[in-house]
Amino acid sequence: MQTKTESKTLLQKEGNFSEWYSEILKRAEILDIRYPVKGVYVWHPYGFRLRRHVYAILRALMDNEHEEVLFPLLIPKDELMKEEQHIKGFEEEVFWVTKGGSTDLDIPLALRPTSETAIYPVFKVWIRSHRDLPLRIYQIVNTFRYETKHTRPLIRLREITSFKEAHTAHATRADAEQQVKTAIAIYRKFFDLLDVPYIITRRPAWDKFPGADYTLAFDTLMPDGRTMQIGTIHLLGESFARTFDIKYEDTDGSLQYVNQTCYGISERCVASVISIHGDEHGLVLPPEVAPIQIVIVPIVFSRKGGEVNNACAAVYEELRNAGLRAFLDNSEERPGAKYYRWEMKGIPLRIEIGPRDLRNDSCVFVRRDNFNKVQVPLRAVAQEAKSALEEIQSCIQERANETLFARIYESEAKDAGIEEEMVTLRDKVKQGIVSLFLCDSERCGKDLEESLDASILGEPISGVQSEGKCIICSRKARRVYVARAY
Ligand code: 5CA
Ligand code: ZN
Repeated sequence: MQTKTESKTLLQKEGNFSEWYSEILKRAEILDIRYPVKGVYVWHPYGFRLRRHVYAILRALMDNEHEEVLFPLLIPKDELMKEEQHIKGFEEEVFWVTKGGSTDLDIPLALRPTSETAIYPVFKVWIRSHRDLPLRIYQIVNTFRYETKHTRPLIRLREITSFKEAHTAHATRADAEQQVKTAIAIYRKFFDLLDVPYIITRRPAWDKFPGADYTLAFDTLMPDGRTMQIGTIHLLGESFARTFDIKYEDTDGSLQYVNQTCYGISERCVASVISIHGDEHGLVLPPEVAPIQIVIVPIVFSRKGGEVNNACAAVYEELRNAGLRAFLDNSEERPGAKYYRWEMKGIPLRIEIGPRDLRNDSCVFVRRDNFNKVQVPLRAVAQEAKSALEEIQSCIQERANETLFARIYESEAKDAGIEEEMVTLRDKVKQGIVSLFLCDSERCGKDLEESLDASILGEPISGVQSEGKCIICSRKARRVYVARAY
């Protein structure tokens, strides 16, 4: 058990991100990391509520055009092994079930690392004619990956508990490409609502999803200067359709392979909300995802404080009726202890009401994102709370955006072999993202990665693409982003 004074020390975030992150997960009661299996953690009730709000947004966006389904966790070995590229990419990461009791299974069963090979054999029987297309489904499930890199709560898991995977099938490549655009739009909206800034790149060919034609990725920047991949969208083309024989009868009676996409997001989205917005007092939650948006704290000096309590109850009712997620903290702790707790939990807005406020028919609003305090007339409390939450939502976004974009360094190097520039780049890439000219050969890519001790994220999908010369070999090249990645 920690003593009171210890638990109230501020948590320095700058230059201390790793420690800050673990401490916040514990103190804000997001995850319990004491489960005795590596890379596997327990959601606390409060963390799970945060997850629920985040995933409610994702579900609502997905439900627009996709149907939710639920496929089995177990995948027979022969299905998993069918797609050659796919299994090459995953075979070292698969957990296997090989026994039932003491009996060896005839066919070993894999715990899904992702569900292509569970879903596509079923697509084969679901899809008959062009009228069955497009087929768009998603599920939110746990998946298992035997990660050998350093595991980290919510970020690199062996049991990913909240894997949202979408799988779509289309008549033509053009339709599949259109779906990729739709997926980008959905993910943009999603991360915008979380106030999580991102860059979108096309991964280099050697780093695409195993079995895909190409992979687009959303990356955000973590406080320690490393990027984290928070979502990926893959154009699968016909490769899985050929392997799993997924065909439809076209209008002219001919049989055609479907064209596919898949795209996924994990609880890294929750990790990014926590990491990017939090400060030395704890979480800072965007109102859109905060389990509690407003906490009301009565400032009473005696057990009787009847007037204050009545006023608080009335404000609580009013906020609830206005559709806001309010909580009235009637516990017997002192106000200071309550402030500490709700700041740690990231509640966007606190309303304090004491006898002095009541004399002026007012209350005090305190914002979590910047601790600004204002007096607000009680009669306008719901309206003012709504606009305060909107303001907080957009201020958090603005701040996060500025932080990310201030940490992108654009190299002006117009040619290879400029050693000074490499020195600058090595320094800059420790703080964030660098943008430089690179040709698309794997050789130059690997050279650069080694020399900067960083990874190529890929070519940004939007913005003006200028042409230059490869920083390694001087051949024709395009701008790519490079960063040290999680
Ligand atoms: N089938 C495709 C699309 S659903 C797929 O599995 N893509 S993926 O491998 O790129 O994973 C999707 C997203 O899950 C990644 O972008 C990343 O944000 C997240 N992710 C991948 N591995 C882990 C892991 N071990 N722990 C937490 N999140 C992960
Ligand atoms: Zn090159």
